[in-house]
Amino acid sequence: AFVENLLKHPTFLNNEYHTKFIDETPELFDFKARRDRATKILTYIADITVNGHPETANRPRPAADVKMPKAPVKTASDVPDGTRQILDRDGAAAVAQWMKDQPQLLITDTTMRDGHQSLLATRMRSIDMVTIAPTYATKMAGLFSVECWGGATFDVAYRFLQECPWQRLRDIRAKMPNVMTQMLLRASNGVGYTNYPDNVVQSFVAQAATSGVDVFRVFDSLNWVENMRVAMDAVIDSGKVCEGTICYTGDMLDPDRAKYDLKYYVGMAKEMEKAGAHVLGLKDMAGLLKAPAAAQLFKALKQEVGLPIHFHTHDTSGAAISTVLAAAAAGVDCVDAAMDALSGNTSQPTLGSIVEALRGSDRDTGLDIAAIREISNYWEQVRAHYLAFESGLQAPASEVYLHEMPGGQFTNLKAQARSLGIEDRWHEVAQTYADVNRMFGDIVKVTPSSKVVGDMALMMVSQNLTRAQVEDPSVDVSFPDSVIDMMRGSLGQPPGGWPDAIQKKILKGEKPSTDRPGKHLPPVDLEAARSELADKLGTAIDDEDLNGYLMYPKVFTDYAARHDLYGPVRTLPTKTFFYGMEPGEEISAEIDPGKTLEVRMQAVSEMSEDGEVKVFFELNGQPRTIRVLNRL
Ligand code: BTN
Ligand code: 3PY
Ligand code: ZN
Repeated sequence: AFVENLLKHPTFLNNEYHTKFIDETPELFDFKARRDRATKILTYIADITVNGHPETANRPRPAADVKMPKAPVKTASDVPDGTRQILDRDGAAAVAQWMKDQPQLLITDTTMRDGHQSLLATRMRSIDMVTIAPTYATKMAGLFSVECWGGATFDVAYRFLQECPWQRLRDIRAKMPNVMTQMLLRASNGVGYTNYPDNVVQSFVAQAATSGVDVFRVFDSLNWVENMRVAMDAVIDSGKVCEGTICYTGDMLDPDRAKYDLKYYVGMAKEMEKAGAHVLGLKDMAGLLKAPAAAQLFKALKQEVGLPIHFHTHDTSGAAISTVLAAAAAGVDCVDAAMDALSGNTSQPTLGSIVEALRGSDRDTGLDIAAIREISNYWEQVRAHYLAFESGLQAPASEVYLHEMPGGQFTNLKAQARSLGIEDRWHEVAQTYADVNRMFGDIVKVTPSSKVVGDMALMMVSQNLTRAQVEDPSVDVSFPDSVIDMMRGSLGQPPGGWPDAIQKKILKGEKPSTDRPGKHLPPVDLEAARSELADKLGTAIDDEDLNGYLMYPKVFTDYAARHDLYGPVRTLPTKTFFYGMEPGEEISAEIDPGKTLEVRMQAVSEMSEDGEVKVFFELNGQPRTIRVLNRL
């Protein structure tokens, strides 16, 4: 009944159906759809076949003959012990000690998180990760960790991929039981864009640990240690590995950027150690750390702090591998890299190339290059399915040292510029982004502070405003909400505070706060939130759902409403999910372990008077017809 209601609702018929619609139209829930999951999935396939997927409309389409990606190993049979066993057996401190004891350079594979976040707008679906997880378990047991969760992947899973991020985590964990999983956590910003109440952050961390995260990389978007403690303490309490992380910005060797000099980084590293971090993370989210600076920085950090060090960078400039090699020579313990087919440019440096570069040296990674090639070949097949989300970035560029945009933001901001009709003024956007950074006092730019700088830069370029005009008290400027909010102190404090004059102009007399935002956010009544949501959705809410809802209330309820309509669409092949099926095509979808739907699409009818189309299927050999509205 839910579907029928939805299909007949005037808003839907007017082709205005979007995620908000379901949420804002509670009468749809008056009739609970309790159709079987197979019918739901067929409804989804029929709808996409007829109407297309909104996310791939007007985007380049994968080649017609693109093949289902095949993993070299289907089920993990011979699974050697890995870092996960060290953590489970001996605990987080033992993992840290083990890292320091190893002569080889340890590697984290970021393909399943930052790799596709930075190259494919975070759109990689779970099935493409879970399929290769057994191969990682059998052939890549020597990795330090696999980064596969957090950052932008959490809300993109619900929002655009119609899948549960927690299930992704559990599924990867189950198929790769020997290598530690790793996530990126924006400290008090959780996996969102603003500070959350302390108990929401604590609950989220506890749930992530329970659902399968082993290593938490915790950073603050202004490098404000005060704002990292709640998240770090929660990780430590969970028994998992706390990677207290410094964001690298500026240029350590440039006297004009003296705010972020060696002393600054060493000082913050000591604070991370004091705060109880097991591992020190150095997160170079834009890829700004150059080899000579890396040599000095990691040498000093190794001398001044007792923690093992984990280095993360991006290859936007094309020079990342030189920095990684310098870091390795200076004694860094672990580095991030992406599998070759999803590496380079705004992504991480190339895993196979790092392994080869160090072969035979005292930092030889010991990883199997043949296995890496096989796995990369798999990722190459996967990537071909996501052509719609490619950025079109042609080459690495030294311009990153000017704008300092994080790899995960770059392509996103470019898309935003495109939608504002100013993509042809991209290099102005880049220069303005740099101007805004200086105007805001030279800050760390990483989610969410990077988004604020980006919002401001786009506003200035589209309104033809210069920095001088924005700073001029006599020029009236209407600032983006995110900028006002940041100047109020809602994201916390940057080193040295916000510049007085521009803060005053932005806040128009409002008094900013310098307290930790979480201090003033009242705790959420978790059980009240759970029953409110359960009432709204008419279904029981488990802990994972509750934590998803607390992070993203609207995104979650939209997801839940669509899930009710379309069922477990995460089990569909990626091509089917984004493009539907062709007449004569056959696919299978394993909706439960051992329960597989065999779907054959037979034909699509002509459109009837009232705009309906019939899609004819065979489901496990039985004929099924699904009617959908042609909304195009
Ligand atoms: C989104 O809402 O952004 C993507 C999730 C899928 C939305 C479904 S896909 C089938 C149907 N057609 C649409 O245009 N939206 C829904
Ligand atoms: C994120 O927070 O998603 C990032 O990748 C920051 O670099
Ligand atoms: Zn990154």
